[in-house]
Amino acid sequence: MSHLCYKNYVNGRFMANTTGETFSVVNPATGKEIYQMETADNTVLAAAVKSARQGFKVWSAMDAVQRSRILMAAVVLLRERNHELACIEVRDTGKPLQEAAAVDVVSGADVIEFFAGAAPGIEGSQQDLGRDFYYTRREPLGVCAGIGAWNYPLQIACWKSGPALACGNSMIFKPSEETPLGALKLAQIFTEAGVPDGVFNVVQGAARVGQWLTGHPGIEKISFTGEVGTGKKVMARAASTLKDVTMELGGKSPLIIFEDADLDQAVSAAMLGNFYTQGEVCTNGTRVFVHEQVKIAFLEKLLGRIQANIKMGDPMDPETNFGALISEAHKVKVLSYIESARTEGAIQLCGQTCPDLPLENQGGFFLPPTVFTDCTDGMTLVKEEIFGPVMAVLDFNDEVSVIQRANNTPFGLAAGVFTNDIQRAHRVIHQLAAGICWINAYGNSPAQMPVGGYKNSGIGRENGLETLRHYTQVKSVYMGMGPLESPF
Ligand code: TXE
Repeated sequence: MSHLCYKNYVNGRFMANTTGETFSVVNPATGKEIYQMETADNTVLAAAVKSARQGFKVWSAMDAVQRSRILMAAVVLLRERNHELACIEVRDTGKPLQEAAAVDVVSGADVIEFFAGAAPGIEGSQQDLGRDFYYTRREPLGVCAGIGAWNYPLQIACWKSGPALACGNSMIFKPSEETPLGALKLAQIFTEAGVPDGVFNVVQGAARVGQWLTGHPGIEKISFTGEVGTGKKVMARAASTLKDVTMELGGKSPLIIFEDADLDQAVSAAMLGNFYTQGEVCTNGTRVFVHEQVKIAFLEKLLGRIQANIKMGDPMDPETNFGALISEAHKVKVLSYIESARTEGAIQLCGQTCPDLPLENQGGFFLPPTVFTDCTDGMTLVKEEIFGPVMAVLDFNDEVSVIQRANNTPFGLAAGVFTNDIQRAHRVIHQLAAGICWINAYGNSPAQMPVGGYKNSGIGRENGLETLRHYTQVKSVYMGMGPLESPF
């Protein structure tokens, strides 16, 4: 039992619960508990909403430039503490330090910076109507709740709080119970930067706490990141108090490699889109459609680079580029997909054995990078999101049919196309039902670019100017400049 125990963060400080209930957090790379976290009880949750409503009054009364300056101060602190925060993410998620230090904190800070810079530019409009006129105001929503997934804990907390706070809202954020610490560090940084008490509160726990937030009448909006099934439950419950929702959900995205593609680049995309963060990335291109003319050459290059360049090991080792899955339960789930692929006739090209690991990592939840080829569209590993390092390679030989097959899924998150035929690239991408598309690239997600899903993969967007619309509401004001005509 770890002696380290963290609390919820409410009204600019840590707040103890009254139940004494805690949950254990495990380092996925060792399988050992690293700390305990207090679960938010009703006392904490009620205080979180009360202080968020009070904080909203103070924060929304400031002008956007004042809010921007404070958020920019938080960005400086995030960047100064990049290494410390990255190590926290590594111990919570099992992902490699070389990833977390380059992406997780940086991409979070970049988004807060982007919205801190954009929010002061939010404007209404005005139109003359002859004698009278009207104007519009873009006003904040009030108290927003953010609910995060466990694969990019701090980044998700930044991607939700950045636009929310920049637009003058306050936020109550619940991180995943698997990875709760990064959001607490963000809350402390916001306070240190000058964000008023209550404007960013962090409440800890699993589904029950999430449900409490989605049903609370004092919360105007829910921004959720997680599985499709959970997203539907969140949205259904949010409907009871008619909350606005942003849904960032799962995917089973196609990566289409044409016969004229640069195969080295295409292999890079396939490996990024299946093995970065051990495959635990929602936008992953896990259905790899390879034109039959280049399939053998593609697979030879792919297997050679997996063998030579993937270094599974202690995530804290800077040489490691492939870490542990989030939990034993998730590892078992991914293994069940591997088993189903075998029984359904896919050909496994690698991943049968796990390389030796350092002693302290032998209790970790590691699974090697795995590739199946000769997959068919009806196979379980082709239809369902695995959220692990399992690549499904499928053949194609015709543009029209590969587009139809790529779209034949309830998901619609991302898509990638590799070809040097520029017209074909855009012709194909324009027909793929996906919200985040890459041509001769994969996975890049700059703060300026809106991201979000079609179909079951989501509602609304994060990042990009588009997202300002999701954290403000439009008020029209009509000004009568003369006597009001009335038949009564
Ligand atoms: O999701 P879960 P996980 C997706 C990814 C995968 C999933 C993995 O594709 O499908 O997230 O994350 C809380 N009411 N994305 O396993 O289980 C729960 O406590 C309210 C997509 O964490 O759905 C946790 O905090 N809340 C994304 C959160 O919901 C509930 C990028 C998510 O849990 C709840 C990253 C309930 N009934 C991952 N039940 C994208 N598209 O950008 C659980 N929770």
